[in-house]
Amino acid sequence: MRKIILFILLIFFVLVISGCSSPKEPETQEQVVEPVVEKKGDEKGASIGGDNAQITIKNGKFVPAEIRVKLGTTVTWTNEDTVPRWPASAVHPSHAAYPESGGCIGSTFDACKKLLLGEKYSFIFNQKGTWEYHDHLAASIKGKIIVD
Ligand SMILES: [Cu+2]
Repeated sequence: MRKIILFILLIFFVLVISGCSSPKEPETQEQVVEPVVEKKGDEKGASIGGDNAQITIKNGKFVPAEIRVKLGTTVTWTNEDTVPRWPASAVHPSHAAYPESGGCIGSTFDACKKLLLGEKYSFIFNQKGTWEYHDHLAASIKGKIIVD
């Protein structure tokens, strides 16, 4: 009788121990999912939503040449031309149309340097309005940012 009780206790402990030491599922790490900002615009100057907008400079043009963005949007220009480009606020050569003083010539909206092939310049638009700009190195190349 005592052996049976010991046997039952032994089985009980074996079950308890095996239950405690059973391999656990590896904890899955929380995945951080970056919010995807959808762009609702196209290259014809339609409204672009979100906090970022991209403009490429290629074949001597700003593409798109005109965009509409929300206040506070960061606009980034990328030079895809082999010649240097220099986005800056109208009006050449004062660059003072954008109403924030500072920068290197007449306003803060100024790359203040030549962008070589592949280089980028970003600017946050914190003023509502229609802001024309140009390539300071070839002032006939123009674009427009409309900030609502
Ligand atoms: Cu200029």
